[in-house]
Parts: sequence; structure tokens; C-alpha cells
Amino acid sequence: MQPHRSKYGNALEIGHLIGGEEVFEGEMQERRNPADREDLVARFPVGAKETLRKAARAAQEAFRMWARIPAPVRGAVLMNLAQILTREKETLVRLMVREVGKTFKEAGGDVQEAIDTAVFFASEGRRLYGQTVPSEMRDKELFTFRRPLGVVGMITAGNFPIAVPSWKLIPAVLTGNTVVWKPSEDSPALSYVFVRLFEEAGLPPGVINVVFGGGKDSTGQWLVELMDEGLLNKFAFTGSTAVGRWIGEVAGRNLLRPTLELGGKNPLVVLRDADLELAVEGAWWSAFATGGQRCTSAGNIIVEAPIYEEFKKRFLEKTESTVVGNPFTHPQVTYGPFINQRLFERWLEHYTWGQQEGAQLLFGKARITVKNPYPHFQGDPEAGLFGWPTVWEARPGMRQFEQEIFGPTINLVRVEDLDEAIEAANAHGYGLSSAVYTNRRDWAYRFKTEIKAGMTSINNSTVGAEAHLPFGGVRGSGNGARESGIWVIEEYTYWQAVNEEYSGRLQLAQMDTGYT
Ligand code: UN1
Repeated sequence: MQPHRSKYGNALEIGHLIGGEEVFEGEMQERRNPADREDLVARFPVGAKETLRKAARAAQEAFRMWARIPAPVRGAVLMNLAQILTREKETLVRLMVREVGKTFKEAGGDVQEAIDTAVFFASEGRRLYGQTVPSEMRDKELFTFRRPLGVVGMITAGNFPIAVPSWKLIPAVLTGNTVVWKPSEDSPALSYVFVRLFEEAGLPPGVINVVFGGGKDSTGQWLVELMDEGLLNKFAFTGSTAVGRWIGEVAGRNLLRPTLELGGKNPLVVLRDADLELAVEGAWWSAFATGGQRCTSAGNIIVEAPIYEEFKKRFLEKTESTVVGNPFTHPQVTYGPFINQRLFERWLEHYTWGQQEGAQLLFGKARITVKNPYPHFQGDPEAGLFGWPTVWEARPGMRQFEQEIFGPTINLVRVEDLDEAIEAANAHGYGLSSAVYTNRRDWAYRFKTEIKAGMTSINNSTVGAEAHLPFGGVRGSGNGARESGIWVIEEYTYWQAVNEEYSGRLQLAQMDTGYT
């Protein structure tokens, strides 16, 4: 291939990473900068079922060695990784802005989240505690040990291309597992570079294997089906609820416990006593940060009647100030392009839902183009897929109230009182993030105890979870498994109970205890 250069940088030609080898197997696909389709970011192959099997076998092989490395030594690799990621932060950020169209600021946050995760788990290698447990018999001791599960299959989305994979990869390898990872086809270059940095940190070949997929291929599906072949011992997935449900079924029939981080329709409630300025800013950021392409983005802003009109006026003013464009060439934009065509099309579709169901469009005119200009656009709108910040007035029961849209769209919903606000905040099938703005402690208490959500903010936006808190949801947002923080260790290990007999006799539990 001719080295492809643009004002953004070079294009990478990358292969799958299997057992430490770079493997070019399968048809080559391209990843282009979503803010400027002229810019080729990477060329990468699309893995077949056999490529995945090869990767799973390499991971099985590596597991025999890696599981035996002492956990503090595995942790030391992560400490190196944290240092290397810190050193490479700027390069990764630039690549992220280019490959998925995030702003520099948000890309910085994404990489920082991985650094924080590496720092957190590096010392966890020295704390993978088990217990000593008293025996009911004499001269006998009981212990518990955490053991790794084996080979973990992983599928991740492209909207958090470093942070979200780090939540999975880092605890998985710290606890002694090995991995076959199918990253998003929206972020092949970042995924490749990330794994190369693990290797530089001292991770042995075969511990993390990467097999790329492509838009219309079935690589992800085949990876899931490797559970049926007995090649995987655990599955971790971030993506849509529909796909997560299916992965849960395949894992279930193989008696595996998956980690499923799925969609959200996160409510942000503004009560009558709220600090309006704070609430407007938080709601705006929850709606439009990352162009709404976060699983924690707000879906509905639910506002109490006495302040509704005032909130609406201020929120629309704030929305009008949103700057959209190419984040690489115009770093001050609020958000950039859609990460991919599929998300754009779904977002476009919701304009029809709104009209069909009688929602009122308060702001927004679908795709930004030269003929349909948005006043605060920076760059070339035709070079990628960009959307107007969009605000609706909607009600529970409407499709756009209930379904995740994953784009720059928000609904304002008017409610009469706190009871109705909580009811509306729960009137959808998800339960990931949530927020309430109020200065009354009793109202905040009612909200946090009655909302069905894995994460709740009081006087803060729905986005921006910290790296050492449990991340995950209830209902359609996941299966209860948590990522991040200490809780995730539970998902990548099993407990082994060991008893050691010193009596020199066959003592029988429950029968030789002296009580019977
Ligand atoms: C996601 O969108 O999949 O809490 C993850 C947040 C980020 C992670 C989002 N720290 O918004």
C-alpha cells in the first residue's frame, strides 16, 4: 500500500494480533475519519471463524503460563502500562479525535480513565485477598482463594475506544485470565495501539489477542458462538440491549456468567427548587456531550410544571450556543460527527417517530449540510455525518421517550409533581444512569431510593462516572454485573474453597463435629 498521508497524519496498516503475531487474514476494510472521510485512518482485515478459533487457542495456551504468574507481578505490568499510557496520552488523544471524532477534551478523559483503571488495578495484584475460615472440626483449616476463569471473549463499542476496553482488559488480565477481543470496527487503530502498549508494558504474547470485524461481517457473532465450542470461559460485552440479550442466552446455555453493559434512556429530573443555571448546564452536557453517543447520555429531561417554561427557555438558549463541527481542525466544538453511518441513520429515523407520534420539535433540523446549514458549524459539513442539536417536547409512551437514540437528541418532559417525575423517570425499559436537580434532601432521598438505575447523580449530569465506582445498570441496561472499581474482580474470578486436614483421620463434616 502507498503510505497514505493527510493533514491528520499517516494511515496505519494493521493486522489481527494472535499469540504475539500480526496476522493478515481476511478481506481488508478501511476506517476513515468520521469528521473528514478523505482521511484514511487505518486498513485492517476482517477475521473469519477460523481466525477466532486460532486466537482462542493462543489465549488458552497463554493462560497456562499467565495464570501461574504471581498476581503482584501481573499488577506490575499494569503499573508499567499506566506509565506508558501517560507518556503516550497526547498521541492516543490525537488518534482518538481522528478515528472516532471526539473532542480533544473528551478524548483526554477517555485515555485518562484507562490510566486511572491501570493505576487502580496495578496494586490490586497485591490485594487479591482470600479468607481463612474456621472449621467445625479439630485440626482442620479452611481457606478461600480467587482463581481466574480462563479465556474471556470481549466485544466493545467505539464510543469509548480506550476507556471501556480498559475496564474489561485490565481486571481480566490482572486476575490471570487471557483474552480474545473483537474491538469495534469504528476504532481499529486505537485498539491495535492499545494492545501494543500492553505488550510494551511486559504483557506476554497471547494474553490479549485481537481479531477485527467489519461492518456487515459476522465476526462478533462467531466470537460469541465460540462459547458453544467450549473455547471461552467468560464473555464481556458493551453494546445494544438486543445483542446483549442474545449473548446472555448463549452464555446461559453454556453456564457462563457474562458481563453485559447495555443501553440506557437516562432520565434527568429538575425539581421546582433546583438551581436552574446548574440544572440547565448539566442537562445540556448530559444531552450533547460526545454528541449524545454515550450510554450514559441523558434521554429525557423531566421538569416540574412551576419551572418548566423558564427551564425550557434557558435550555433552548444554551442549546443554540452549541458548536458542532470537525473537532480535529476546530478543537472548540462541543461535539463532532456521528461515529458511524448506522448511528446516524437511527438518529435520522427518530425525526419520523417524533412527527408520527405528535412530539413537538423545539430545535433542530436533522442532518447539517451546506444546504441545511447550522449557524454554529465549524469545518466542512459534507465531509462527515453531523447532526443538529435536537430538542423535543415529548411524553412517556412515545417511542422517542422510551428508546435509546444515541445521537444529539433530547426530550423535555413536563410533569406536575415529584411523584409524577419519579414515575416518568422509570417509565422505560432501561436503568443505567439517572440524575436529579434539587436542594431538598428529602426529595433527593426519594429520588435516589425510588429510581431504577445503577447510577444516580444528585445535582450533577448523567455522564462522567469515575473509574473506581461500580459501573452498570439494571433492567434492560445490563445483567447486574459491574465494571470498574473493586466489584469487577468478582466477574473475572471464581472462589475456590480449600480444606486442609491435619488430624490424620477421615473426619466427616456435620457428622464428626461433636454436636451430633
Ligand atoms: C459508555 O458510554 O459506554 O460515565 C461509557 C461516563 C463515561 C463512560 C461512558 N465515564 O459517561
